[in-house]
Amino acid sequence: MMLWRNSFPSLFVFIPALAHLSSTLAFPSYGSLAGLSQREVHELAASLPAVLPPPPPGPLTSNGTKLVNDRSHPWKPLRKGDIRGPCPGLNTLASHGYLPRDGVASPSQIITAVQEGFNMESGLARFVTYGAHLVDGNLVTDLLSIGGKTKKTGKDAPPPAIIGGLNTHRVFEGDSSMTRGDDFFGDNHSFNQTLFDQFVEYSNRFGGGSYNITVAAELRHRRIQESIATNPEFDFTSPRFFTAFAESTFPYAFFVDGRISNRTTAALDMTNATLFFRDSKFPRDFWRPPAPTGAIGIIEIFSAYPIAPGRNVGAVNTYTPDPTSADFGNFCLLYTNFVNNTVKSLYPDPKGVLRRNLILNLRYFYGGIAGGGCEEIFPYGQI
Ligand code: HEM
Ligand SMILES: *[C@@H]1O[C@H](CO)[C@@H](O)[C@H](O)[C@H]1NC(C)=O
Ligand SMILES: *[C@@H]1O[C@H](CO)[C@@H](O)[C@H](O)[C@H]1NC(C)=O
Ligand SMILES: *[C@@H]1O[C@H](CO)[C@@H](O)[C@H](O)[C@H]1NC(C)=O
Ligand SMILES: *[C@@H]1O[C@H](CO)[C@@H](O)[C@H](O)[C@H]1NC(C)=O
Ligand SMILES: *[C@@H]1O[C@H](CO)[C@@H](O)[C@H](O)[C@H]1NC(C)=O
Ligand SMILES: *[C@@H]1O[C@H](CO)[C@@H](O)[C@H](O)[C@H]1NC(C)=O
Ligand SMILES: CC(=O)N[C@H]1CO[C@H](CO)[C@@H](O)[C@@H]1O
Repeated sequence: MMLWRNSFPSLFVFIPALAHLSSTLAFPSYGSLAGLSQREVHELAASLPAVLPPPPPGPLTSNGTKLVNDRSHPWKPLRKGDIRGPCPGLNTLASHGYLPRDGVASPSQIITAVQEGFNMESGLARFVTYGAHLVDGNLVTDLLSIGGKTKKTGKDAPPPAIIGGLNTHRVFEGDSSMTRGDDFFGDNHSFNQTLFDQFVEYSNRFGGGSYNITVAAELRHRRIQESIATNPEFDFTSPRFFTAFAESTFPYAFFVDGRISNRTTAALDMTNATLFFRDSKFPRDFWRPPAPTGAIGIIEIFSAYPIAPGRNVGAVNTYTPDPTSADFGNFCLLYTNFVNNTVKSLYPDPKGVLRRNLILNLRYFYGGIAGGGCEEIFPYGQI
């Protein structure tokens, strides 16, 4: 049993707001500071408990399959205030106590949980977690919410413009999800039964009743075509370009029992799929994958229906490739654009603890792909 489960601070740790922001505004300790004015960032950062982000946990020492739906990790229903979001993997880990059940966690807790519960490969776990934390988490308190309310961002939005955690649109959460609608249509990080019915229909049609690589390729194509045809703001540039294909692999890579050793031909049946996607629940007697696992089959899925990264430009059916976006032929550009453009535009001129923690989190983020031949960049200098 992990210590943090007992020592984790209680549900909503609200920090009293500063008078001139708004007398009624309560800013949660996991709220992202991105997009706030420099003065607001400065004052909120000063009022939040500053945490020195620890280095990420390393790979599992014992990395084989094992029972993970065990007696010390029972599924429990949501309590009032518990947060869940767009990721069925993290939702499930929270509902079984591998993550704090309230849905607020540090990057280290998330990396530990995805490795322990799903045997996610260590580099991928780091890259995805710090990527999400950099854009959606609170870099002063070192906390990230796995969901949370989406607030429209923009110049006119009242502060805090973004407190969304992983639900925040465009930076990490994105369009054309398998079981969630596009942000353009409203709340759309929640499980959508109509979309899940399509997931089932495709699994029946292309996978003999189960979700495998063949189904993944067909459904990914279908969801992209649906977004092109219905969402005038559809955006399929990096990083969403990568996360969409990666997430299409996760159901057969991670949600299939670990006693099935060939993950290339693994297939997720619809009873178990429903448990993960809808109920945030491990099946009875669920064992994690047999070895540290990443986005197995991602290139097969992409290659079945190749598409360039791009977006609709203000109307449906106007999909226009964006040659400045990273794609599978230029992976390092994913890293470089994310750091130099996405993160930098969210935090143009950070000071003090915020700057220090940006530098540390960027270092941990790069650590996920160190050895991949990409050059590390330091938009905020080094410490
Ligand atoms: C390592 C930390 C992780 C983070 C930060 C993360 C975050 C996210 C986010 C933000 C989304 C929503 C993207 C979107 O559809 O707009 C997502 C989707 C998804 N995640 Fe995760 N995730 C993580 C690990 C995992 C793991 C370990 C699994 C599987 C065990 C998983 C399974 C999925 C699946 C299947 C989807 C797609 C849902 C759909 O398209 O309907 N994730 N994740
Ligand atoms: C899994 O653990 C074994 C034994 O310690 C080790 O040899 C192997 O490299 C590990 N696999 C990964 C992908 O880390
Ligand atoms: C679910 O998705 C479908 C198809 O995109 C959409 O028509 C419907 O409004 C969504 N339902 C809910 C409850 O969000
Ligand atoms: C997926 O399942 C279908 C139906 O059983 C099968 O024809 C196809 O080869 C499977 N795909 C993979 C990659 O195993
Ligand atoms: C898994 O199955 C695929 C397709 O049948 C096969 O090509 C591959 O060699 C198998 N992998 C292992 C490790 O058995
Ligand atoms: C569902 O998951 C359990 C646990 O991993 C597994 O034993 C079972 O074979 C899976 N499929 C079905 C149809 O129950
Ligand atoms: C990152 O941005 C800086 C400043 O805009 C620029 O000088 C640098 O060349 C960029 N780095 C990369 C690798 O694109
Ligand atoms: C496509 C989709 O899922 N649309 C839904 C998004 O969320 C709003 C609010 O819950 C719904 O009204 C839409 O139908």
